[in-house]
Parts: sequence; C-alpha cells; structure tokens
Amino acid sequence: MIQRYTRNKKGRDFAIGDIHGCFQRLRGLLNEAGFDPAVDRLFSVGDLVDRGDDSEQVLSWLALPWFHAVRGNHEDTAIRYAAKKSVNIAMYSANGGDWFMALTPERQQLFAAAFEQLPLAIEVETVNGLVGIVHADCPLADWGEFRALLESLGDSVQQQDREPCMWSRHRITAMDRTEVAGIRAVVVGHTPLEQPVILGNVYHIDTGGWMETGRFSLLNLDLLNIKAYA
Ligand SMILES: [Mn+2]
Repeated sequence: MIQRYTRNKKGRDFAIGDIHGCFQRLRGLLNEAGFDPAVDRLFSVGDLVDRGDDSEQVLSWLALPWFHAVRGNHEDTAIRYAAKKSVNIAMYSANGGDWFMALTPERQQLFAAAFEQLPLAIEVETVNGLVGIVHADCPLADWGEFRALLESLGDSVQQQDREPCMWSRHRITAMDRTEVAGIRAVVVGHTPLEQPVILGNVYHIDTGGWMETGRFSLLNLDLLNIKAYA
C-alpha cells in the first residue's frame, strides 16, 4: 500500500499530474524536458488511463524501470469493474472508461492485476527530505500516521480509509493551507486546475495535460519547482 524510493543520486526525480491515456504527449514533453531514462525517474500521481487515446499503453509504461505510479480513482474503478464489484456504468463511461469495458474479460484482468500492484502512496527521499505522493489527498494530519495506517493494514485497508486517498477534493475545495506534518511535501493530482496550486506543503499538479486546452506540469522533487508543458 506504500512504497519507498531511496534518494536518486545520479539523476533527477520528477512528478507528473494525471496522464489519462495521453502517453504520446507525455513522451513528447519528457523529450522537451531532457528527461534521461538512464538516470532520471518519473513518478505519476495516478489516473494513468481513460479519456486520452493511449490508455492501453499503460502496461508498457508500468513495466519501465524509471516510471512509478500511485493508484488513482480511475485505476481503482477498473479494478472494481474487472472484479464485478459495483461500478456506476454511466459515470464510468462519462469518465472515459469505455475502452476498458470494451476489452475482453481476459484483458481486463490483465490491466486490473497491474493496477492492483500500484500502492496508494509513494515516498521519495530527496535532497531536502521526504516527499509523499498520493492521488487525491493525504487523509491524515500527519504523514507518519498515514504511513503507519497503510503499513499496519496492508491490503486490508478499509474502503473508508482508501477512498479519501483517491477521491477526496476537500483540501483543494476549501483551499485549506494546513501543512501535512512529518513530511517535506505531498504531491497530488485528481482535481484539474488552470495552474498548479500549492496549499501549505501540498502540491496540486493536475493542470489537465490530458485536456485539449490543458498543460502537463512537471514537478522537480528535489527543487520543488514546476514547469508547464503545452
Ligand atoms: Mn482522479
């Protein structure tokens, strides 16, 4: 449920907002950013699929040694759909899930198995301390307590504890600037914004790179600076 990455002493670490099946665009911006797959690492805030044209490429991206992602609500929905748990079909379709529902059951299982490997949270050691990544929000006031919750409960983390990590919009809606204690910064996506928004030490970086008019934001985890890519 939580994965930790030790400091990258050879290259740079970046976080990217929601990709939503726009892997071709992502490839372009990585070239533009001079991303070096030999030494650099890219961390995704989740929501890898749905909406863009390249959702099926997610499996080959997840197999890359320099690409790591947390689980977004779209991956969560795919897992639930493949497991025949209750999913609001109309909403899933409206949110871009048609490609997934059109797959054969075998292919759905293949994607769901890959998504089930994705943790709810990632920790990255950086030059100035630990940075946490979660799709929607850190649901607790202290990152250490959040980590303890994820570690103690493992796969049996209850739905009421998992949901806010992947679905919550409370912090951004309320413009709540309360810092998450016990961590240098927390990086989230989930809510598309015109510009990245930093509330306390929580970086909201989904700038709708998957939208026609949106941009991708690439956050350097050491420097905590953000560059936008059209
Ligand atoms: Mn989302």
